[in-house]
Amino acid sequence: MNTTTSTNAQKTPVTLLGLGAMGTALARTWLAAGHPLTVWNRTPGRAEALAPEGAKVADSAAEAVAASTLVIACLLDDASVGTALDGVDLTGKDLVNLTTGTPAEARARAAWAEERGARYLDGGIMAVPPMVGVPEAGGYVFYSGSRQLFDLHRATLAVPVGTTYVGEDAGFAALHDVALLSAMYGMFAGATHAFALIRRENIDPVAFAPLLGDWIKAMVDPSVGQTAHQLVSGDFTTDVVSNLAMQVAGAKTLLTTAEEQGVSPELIRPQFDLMRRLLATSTGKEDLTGTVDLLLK
Ligand code: FVH
Repeated sequence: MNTTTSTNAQKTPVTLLGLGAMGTALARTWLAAGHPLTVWNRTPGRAEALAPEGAKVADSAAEAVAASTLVIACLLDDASVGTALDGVDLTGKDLVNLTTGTPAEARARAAWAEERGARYLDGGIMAVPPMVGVPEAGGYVFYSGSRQLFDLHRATLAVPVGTTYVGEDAGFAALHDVALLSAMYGMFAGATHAFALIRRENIDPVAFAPLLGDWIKAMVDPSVGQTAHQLVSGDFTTDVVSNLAMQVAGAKTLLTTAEEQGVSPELIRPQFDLMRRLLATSTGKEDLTGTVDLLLK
């Protein structure tokens, strides 16, 4: 009989270690999609809460790992992965680690897993729990490590959020993740400074917020695209819209305004210091792209 009907028996069984806010959100999507799911959490109550939804609750990490070939870890940090899997038999397992960590931790964890007979993929989650299982929210996970292993499990991994594979180097998912998160905190720093500037004035922050959000959105896309192309070409002076000399002059206005408003410049001054250092070695006709290389130690 030829049938394309998918039954739960055909869905890849998944073991999930870690049922914090993110792990629980992930678990619910695999259960809803009909994947047999075995769960383990250090604090048992969080795992038991998923039993009525169809999860099989394991009493130990070892029991959970034994239940499926595909084992997903979504724990607090790299140390908790080591603790949870200490002494657990990983022979023949495909370990997918969605725990946030550094690139070096990911590479070390890949070697650690391979020494224990497991194949390894690292993941960096670019989503918050409410985005999980909501495709239109745009969340995804960066994956790196074996391409073959990624392709093998891609459909299962794509159930909670999208997937973006970034290379064979196990550290690359973490590096992409941390790069995007670092940019996010830089953006939060700018927004924090902006709210501080208006804080003591008769300006409604709620009315101000969309002005701020729209301005950041309008600036970010063209700016990061221009920087990327200039880094590749090595030419930082073509198609410059807002040159360095003008921006350094403008920075004085921004710092003076902060002083007038009684706001510490601690979040924005480092960027301006870097721009001034660049200007000291250039004509000022270029873009800000040269500040990227000034950061390299
Ligand atoms: N939630 C978020 O907004 C972000 C979105 C981007 C990705 N992150 C990363 O996802 C990992 C898990 O985050 P989470 O939100 O699930 O975190 P928690 O709700 O705090 O749950 C932590 C789980 O880790 C378990 N755990 C902690 N320490 C240990 C340990 N030593 N041994 C075993 N398990 C451990 C903890 O267990 P319990 O406290 O319930 O017993 C939770 O299951 C994380 O890397 C984020 O950076 C989330």
